[in-house]
Amino acid sequence: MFKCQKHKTCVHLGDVCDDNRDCPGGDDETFCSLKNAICPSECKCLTTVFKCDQVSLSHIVEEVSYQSPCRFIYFSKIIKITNYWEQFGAIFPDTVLLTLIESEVVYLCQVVRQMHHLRFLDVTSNLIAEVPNKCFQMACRTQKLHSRRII
Ligand SMILES: [Ca+2]
Repeated sequence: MFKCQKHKTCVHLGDVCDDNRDCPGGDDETFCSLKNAICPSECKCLTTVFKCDQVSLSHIVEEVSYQSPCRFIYFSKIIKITNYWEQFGAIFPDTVLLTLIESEVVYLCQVVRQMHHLRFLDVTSNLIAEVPNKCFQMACRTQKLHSRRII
């Protein structure tokens, strides 16, 4: 949850930087337009929340280029995944929540193995054909997995 400033209210992390003022003071949208070294221009970042929609993974990886402190990642419709997929896990090693929907993910494990703190994973509508047994060995805290439409 994201704690709103000045008010004893919290909003869901998915409501941070979604262009709607959910906090009474609207502070869940306050810093979203700030550009900094770890936030690619087409994405929105606030503290440890990282949101990208319809961006190529090559662009994200090249712009971030080093370990990010982001823990809550909301990605959708990410393209050009193949050549940058393994680097994705290395750049976001502290990920607790990963939403990666309607993208072109084929091999889930390459990334999950590098996210030892992962607790929530949503990979709905990707191209994942199978999830090997040892996939979550290192991400053993994972409690929720959404993966509708696994082929
Ligand atoms: Ca909002």
